[in-house]
Amino acid sequence: MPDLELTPEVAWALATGGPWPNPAELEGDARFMALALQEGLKGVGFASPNPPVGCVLVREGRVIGAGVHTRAGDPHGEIMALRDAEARGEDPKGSEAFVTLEPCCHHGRTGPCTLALIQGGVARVVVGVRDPNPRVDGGGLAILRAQGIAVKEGVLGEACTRFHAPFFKYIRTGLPWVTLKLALGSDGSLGPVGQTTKVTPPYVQRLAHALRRASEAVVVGRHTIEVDDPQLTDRWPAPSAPHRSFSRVILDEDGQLPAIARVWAPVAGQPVFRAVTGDPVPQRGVEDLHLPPEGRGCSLRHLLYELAAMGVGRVLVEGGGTLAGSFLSQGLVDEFHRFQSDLPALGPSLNLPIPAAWLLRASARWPTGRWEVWR
Ligand code: AOF
Ligand code: ZN
Repeated sequence: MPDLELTPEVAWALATGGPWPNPAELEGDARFMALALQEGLKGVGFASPNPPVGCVLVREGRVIGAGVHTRAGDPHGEIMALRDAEARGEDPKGSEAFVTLEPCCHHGRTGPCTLALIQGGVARVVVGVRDPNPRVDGGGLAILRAQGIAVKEGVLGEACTRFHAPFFKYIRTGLPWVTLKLALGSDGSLGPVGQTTKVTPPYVQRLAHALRRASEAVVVGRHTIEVDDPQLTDRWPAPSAPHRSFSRVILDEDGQLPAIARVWAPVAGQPVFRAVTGDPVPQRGVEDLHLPPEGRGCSLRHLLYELAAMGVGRVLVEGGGTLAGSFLSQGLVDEFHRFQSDLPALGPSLNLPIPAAWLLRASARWPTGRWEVWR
């Protein structure tokens, strides 16, 4: 990938699994599917544990409606696009629908999208990827075809599969998607032990904040709090929504952190949790997640199941090095964002167990270092 200028859009694309296909560089079905993906991107960080499905309705090469799913229990992307068309005074009859994920055919918290598309008179449905939810899994496509609607699947299939990978993992395993982010020096270290090191230049912090916005929870170990005293809040400048909850989770198994740590300070919509294994003295205003002990800490797998039960579809792990190593060695990481500075951080080198099967998918170079995304 060539050098990228780190605009908010580029940061958001990298944080959501991109770069994504550019509609301006595409034609035909692929162009409209790229537009549907752009709609879907608006739902990341909001729709979990549901997929942020994007949809555009097209008539004679013109977009007449667009929509995205942004909250479990709210209407799906297809319904939002149909409503958008209506609001614009457009009739969906005879139009084409481009959807990043196969339309659902079940009664869940909402009604089936297949029915809405049929009733709206949509003539053709173009789908990025099948929905592996056992209640759908090809059933949506079959129902549409049985109604005489032309169906095409697999358009920008690789991109749509990548985009919905967090949902696919959740539906298959019940676990949230885990993204690890670390900023290292050129020597592969996080800096001297017990000392805070600023290897991340300000413009790369933007990427770190995009990653927080794309997640519903952030997890750090006790040492990170002791050394850096971060707030761990989501401060991404794009507007949020009242229903978004961003949980800050601190692994402080024995309750050793002091009450003055900045992370405990309450922030609206961003609850703090302390993962504990015993029964340490409570921390004011902080809820404890009681987890089974494992090794020298707690069971990270149990933590992930707890977070999934809270509706978290994407978890960001921000360190430190020991926690990152534990997540990696237990095979719990799905995506690794590594910023490697051009300057040494002058600490012990981390030997991270990076799975051999991971391919370098995206990388971007800035004057002071390189951002790499592995999956
Ligand atoms: C779609 N369009 O925008 C989404 C879909 O409980 P419900 O009714 O919200 O259904 C959730 C399931 O629907 C979810 O597990 C997934 O299989 C599918 N998500 N389908 O046609 C959408 N978000
Ligand atoms: Zn649906």
